[in-house]
Amino acid sequence: MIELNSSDPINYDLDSSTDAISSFPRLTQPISYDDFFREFLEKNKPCVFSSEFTREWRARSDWVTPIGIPDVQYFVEQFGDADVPVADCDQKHYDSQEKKTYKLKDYIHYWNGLRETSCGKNQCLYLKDWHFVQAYPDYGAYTTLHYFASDWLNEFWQVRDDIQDDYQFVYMGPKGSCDSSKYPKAASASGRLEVIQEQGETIFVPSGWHHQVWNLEDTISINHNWLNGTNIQVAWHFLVESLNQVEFAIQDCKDMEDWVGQCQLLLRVTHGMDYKEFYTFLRTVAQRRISCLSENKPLVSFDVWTVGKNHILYDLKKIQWCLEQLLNDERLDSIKDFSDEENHPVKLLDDITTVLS
Ligand SMILES: O=C(O)CCC(=O)C(=O)O
Repeated sequence: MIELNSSDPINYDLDSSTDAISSFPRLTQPISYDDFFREFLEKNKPCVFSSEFTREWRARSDWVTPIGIPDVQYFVEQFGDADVPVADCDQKHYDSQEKKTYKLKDYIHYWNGLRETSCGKNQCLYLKDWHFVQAYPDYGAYTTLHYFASDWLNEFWQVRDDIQDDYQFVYMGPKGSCDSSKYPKAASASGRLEVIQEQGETIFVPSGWHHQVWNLEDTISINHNWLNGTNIQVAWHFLVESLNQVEFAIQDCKDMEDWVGQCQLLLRVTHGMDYKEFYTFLRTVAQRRISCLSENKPLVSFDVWTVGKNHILYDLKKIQWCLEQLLNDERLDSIKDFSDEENHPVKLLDDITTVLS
């Protein structure tokens, strides 16, 4: 069960959350969910969980050899024919790295070859963003720590039936692999924090923090991207700012037919979500909570963690806030997608307000 002592959000200025943080606190003892939520998630503060928290994971035993290095042979035997996305660490593709599809066994063949030849600078290939859970839903490589079980983003993708996707990834990379093309000047940036993540440890990267990973040893990692009530305001501000940028970029075309629709289209391409999708996301998350409360049935996250009542109310309060922001955006009325009265944010806001009153 994940539960909060109170359903009231505490709102911090997340822009100043980087102030006065000079290291990553290391959590070695269990901490209550409520304490973690209030101290780290809501305050958007980083931390590292010790390897004790993942001790029982299947991935910790089956993916590692007795001497503690990635058991690549196991991967060849179990998943060798899987198609996996592989990036060239030195290539930049927009704000990421260009990826090609490999058979896992071919990628591991490349990786084994690197271990055998250590001369000169080799091309560095990094297996990134492999949707492992989606590809092998019954394998049970790990259980998401309950501290991260409030995750609206993965919840949304899990219940969607139009597109199959998620934000749960496995990465694999040889010693020296890095997503460095993302921030090429990171090494010389002032005010940066460095942390070494040891085997089995879990790192919480706060919302909105630019980050870069450099694998000091051959590495397999499990990564989740997430959104929940503690950072939804960051996502909302980012969406608004992205739309402002799109509008600015094509302001000289303002006279064209359906300029507003074109801006939404560009927003979706550049940001991954437009206003309609953001609203659909909020509506899906809210309606699941409303129906759990009204039908007195459990809300379960990652198929394991039950979400407590205070938590559900907390989530609804955050969505209420977000809907108010959306409705205050004067551009909303001119977006055609919002013309359906039955599905309008006003209606959802009313439903939430009724539940909360
Ligand atoms: O492990 C990596 O190389 C990067 C992972 C990452 O940056 C992320 O999941 O946000």
